[in-house]
Parts: sequence; structure tokens; C-alpha cells
Amino acid sequence: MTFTPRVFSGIQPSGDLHLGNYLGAIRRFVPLQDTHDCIYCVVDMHAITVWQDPDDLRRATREVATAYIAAGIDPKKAIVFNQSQVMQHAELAWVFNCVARIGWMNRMTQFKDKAGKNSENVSLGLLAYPSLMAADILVYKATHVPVGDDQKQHLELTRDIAAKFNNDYAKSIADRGLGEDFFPITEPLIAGPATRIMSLRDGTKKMSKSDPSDQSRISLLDDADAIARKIKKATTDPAPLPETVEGLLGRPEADNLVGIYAALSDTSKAQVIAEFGGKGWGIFKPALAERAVAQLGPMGDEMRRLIEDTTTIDAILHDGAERARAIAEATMVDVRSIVGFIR
Ligand code: AQP
Repeated sequence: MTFTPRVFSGIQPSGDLHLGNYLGAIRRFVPLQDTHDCIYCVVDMHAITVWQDPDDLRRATREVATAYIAAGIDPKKAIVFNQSQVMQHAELAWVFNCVARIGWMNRMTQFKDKAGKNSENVSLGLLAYPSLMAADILVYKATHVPVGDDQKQHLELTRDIAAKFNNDYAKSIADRGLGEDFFPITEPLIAGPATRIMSLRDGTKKMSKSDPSDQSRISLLDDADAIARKIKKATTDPAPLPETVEGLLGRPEADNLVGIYAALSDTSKAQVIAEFGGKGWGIFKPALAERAVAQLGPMGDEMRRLIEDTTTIDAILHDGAERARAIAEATMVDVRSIVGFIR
């Protein structure tokens, strides 16, 4: 069975979008819209797997949409919408909850990280998160997903769910003339070296929307002063930058800042070390701040402008949802029939 090449990805509106979300995800989405059929979602149903204040959720949902657009995603070309407007995601997730095994979910490292020692007391949604993610992808029969390092395990699970569904319902799929495999086995799309941006306070923790410290991340809505201030205050060890890239080993904060500079400049860490090796932080940090402001400044300005215009943003999300729903419903018509639901 051949599937139309299609890209799906999503970001949770679960806090302030940050440099990691931009370099690891949003920036990679933009060129794909010229080569693929792309669907970019604001996954608000994923966000409520942990408590979200309703007004904050609305604000953050619009913020992710503005980031997509300010970064260069054209909502006429790619489909941009929020997940909860397309109920077929939840419907397929339920079917997948019945296909996936509890043991598969228990093995997810993100669940273990987020639940910590409190796993009896977190929401059931947090455990079932990867099943909803599989539904997000497969309701569009997406063939490719641009993923960061941290999402690889969830994508593996999507592939396992697709394969198990195809296998469990093989006869029903064949009886309906729907080919051999109903769902594609989605491939990760790795564009360039994996970028993992770490916290500015602790180089061993990833930069995250839900980190309680605002100083740990550069938010996409930070202005030039805030960006420069956060970089100036970023934790570092006292030694100057190493003379070789190997010298970054065992120096997580230095490694992170050099990595950020490299990602912002579309170059390698080795190249950055060739330029700054042996120099002190008093030279490197202002140069990094200048890069960050040059890249993020115009995008932040555009986000701040767009976010005021909720009517336009909501109309874009509504239009995207209609286009998404048409694809998702076609899949669900077949899924209901395959599974044995009468309509
Ligand atoms: N620090 C990071 N470095 C590189 N990429 C990152 N991504 C997230 N953090 C970094 C990528 O951004 C996309 C959005 O992911 P998400 O919204 O599903 O949530 P997440 O991965 O859990 O991101 P956060 O910011 O850490 O959110 P919270 O704190 O709510 O959990 C993904 O493609 C991810 O790889």
C-alpha cells in the first residue's frame, strides 16, 4: 500500500514557548511546507494531561499558533489548527487505547520523568498520552513526523500501534478492500543534527516550558533586553571556552551555550570553538546574545503583533480545523467500519 507523503507535528500549549521549541521543532517545520503536505497542530488536549488554568490554556494555544506563523509557516499552505476542534483525534485515541497494551505505556520514559515518584496520583491521560499522539498522527495517515530526540520513543510506540491495528484487524481491512495495511508505519524525519537545548540554569536538564524558573529558558516572547540579560546570567563554569570541541565534554553548561550559538548560526560546535576557543565568557556571551536577538527579535515582534489580533488567529485555527476534519473523518469512516461499529 502506498500512502501520500504527509507530515504531522504538534506542540503543546503548556507554557511559554522557548528557544528549544524553536530550534528543535518550529524552525524545522517551515521548509517542509514546500516539499510536503503538512499538518501543524496545537495539541491542547495533550496539554491538559497536567493541570492548565483555562485562561492560560487559551492564551498559550494562540501563542503556539502565532509562533508557527511568525516563524514562516503559511496557514494557507500548511494546515494549522488546535487539536480539540477535531474530535476525531479523541475518537481514534480511544480505539488505540484498546489496541495498545498498558505495559507499553508504563515503559515510556517521558511518563516516568513527568510522573516521578507520584505515578499513582497523576492523570490517566498522562499515561495514555502516547496513544493520543498516535491518533494525532495516524488519523491523517501521516507518513513522516519531524521529531526531537525526546519524542523518538513515542514515535516508536505510534509505529507499534499502527502495526498491531493493521494485524489485529487484517481480515476486516481486507474484507473492506482497504488494502493490506490500513495505517502507515510512520517514519521519523530527522532534518540535520538533533538539537537539544538545555536549561540556562542547569546544563543537564532540558529547557522546558513547564520549568518553574523563567530564567531557565529564553522565551520566544522575550524582548532583546530580556534575552541578553538571561544569557548574561546563564550558569557557566569559571574556565574559558576550551580550545577543542572535545574539551566541552563534562562541561554541560559550556556545551549547551556553544550548541545554541552553533544552532542559531547554522554551523557546527567545532566551528564555534574554532572562533571562540580560549576566550572568556565576557566575550562569548555578548556574541551569543547578539545572535539570539538577531534571530528571535523579529519573530518575537511579529508574535506580539499577531497575538493581539485574536479574531485573526481564531479564524486561522478554525479554517485549519475544517480542513483537518475532512481528512480525519475520511479515516474514521473506515476505522469505525473496520472495528465493527454500526453507524
Ligand atoms: N529543550 C529542547 N530542545 C530541543 N527541542 C525541544 N523541544 C522541546 N523542548 C526542547 C521540542 O519541541 C517540540 C514541542 O514539544 P511539546 O510541546 O510536545 O512538549 P515537550 O517536548 O515536553 O516540550 P517542553 O517545552 O519541555 O514542554 P513541557 O514543559 O510542557 O513538557 C517537540 O518536538 C520537542 O522535541
